[in-house]
Amino acid sequence: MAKGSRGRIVRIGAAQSGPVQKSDGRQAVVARLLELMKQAKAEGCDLVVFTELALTTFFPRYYAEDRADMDPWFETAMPNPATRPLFDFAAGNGIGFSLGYAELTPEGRHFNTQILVDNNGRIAAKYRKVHLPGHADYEPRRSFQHLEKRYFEPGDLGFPVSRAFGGVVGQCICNDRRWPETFRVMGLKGVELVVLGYNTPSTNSLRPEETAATRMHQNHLCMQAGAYQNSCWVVGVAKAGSEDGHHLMAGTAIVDPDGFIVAQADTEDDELVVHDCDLDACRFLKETTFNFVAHRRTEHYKIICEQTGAKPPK
Ligand code: ING
Repeated sequence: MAKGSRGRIVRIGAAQSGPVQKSDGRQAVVARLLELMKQAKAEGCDLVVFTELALTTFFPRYYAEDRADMDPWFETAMPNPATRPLFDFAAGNGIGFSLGYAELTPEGRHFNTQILVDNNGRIAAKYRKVHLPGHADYEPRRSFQHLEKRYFEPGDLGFPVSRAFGGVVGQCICNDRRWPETFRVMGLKGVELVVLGYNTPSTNSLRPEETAATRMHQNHLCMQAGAYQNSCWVVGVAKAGSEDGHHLMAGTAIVDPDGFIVAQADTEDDELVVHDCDLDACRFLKETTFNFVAHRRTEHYKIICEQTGAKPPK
C-alpha cells in the first residue's frame, strides 16, 4: 500500500478464473492461481482477489442424493498442501490475497467461504456466504440445478470487516452482492473496500428468454449500487466460461466509490485486472451524501430486520 499525497493507494489485482472442469485437480488449479499471483506481483499489486469456489468446478450444479458424496469438493484445512504455494508466495513476496473455497469444518459443517490473507501469508479474516441462492432439492422444472442450499449452511459469521491493506476491508460472496443489506451492514462498519467472487450462470434456469446482457447488467448494477450507496470500492471477480457445458458469465470488475466501473475483464478466461484504488476516495460521500449519522432515520427501518418476506396491503 503506497501512502502519500495521492492518498491511501492499494493496487488491486482482480484475478478472474476461466472455467475449472470436474477433472481438474487442486494442484492444477492452484498452479493457475499462482500464475495470476505472480503476474500481480510483477505489476506491483498489494492484494489479489480470487473468485468464489476458486479451487473447484461449481459443483452445486450437480445433484447428489447423499450430501456426503460432495465432500471431496470441500477443504478440511486451510492452508493445506494444495493451497500452501499461494500462502508461501504471499509471505515471500509481500502480497495478500482473498480466496473462495468450500469449507468443511472439523465439526462437519459445510460453508461457502472466502478468506483474506495478509501480505505475511496469514489469514486475517474469514467470511461464510450468508445468502445461499437456489434450492435444496432436485427441481426437474429447471434447465439446470443450483443446489447451494443443499450443500452449504448459511454463513454464521455475519459480515465482518477488518483493518487491512491500510484501510477497512470486508468480503462477501456472489449472491450476497444482490442484497443491499450485505453492503449496508459493512457500510455501517466503515468499510472502504469490499472484495467478492462470483460463479454466475449466464442463463436463468427458470426464464430461458432472459438474455446474457440482462444477467451482466444486473451483475454490475448490484456492485455499482453497493459501492456508491456505501461509498466504498467493490471488486467482483468471476469464475467464467464453460464448465462441463454450463456457461458462467465473466464481467470481473473494479468499481469505485462513485459507482463507476473503472476496470473490467475482457475475456472469459484467467485474466488479471489491475487498478490503483485510493481508499481516501471513499471519504467525500461518507462525509456528505452518505453521512449515515446525519441522514439515516433508523426509527423507520425496523421492518427490515423484523420481517423476512413481503406483506402487501389487503
Ligand atoms: N450464483 C448466482 C448469483 O447470485 C443467481 C445465482 C444468478 C441468483 C442470477 C439470482 C440471479 O450470482 C451464485 N453462486 O450465487
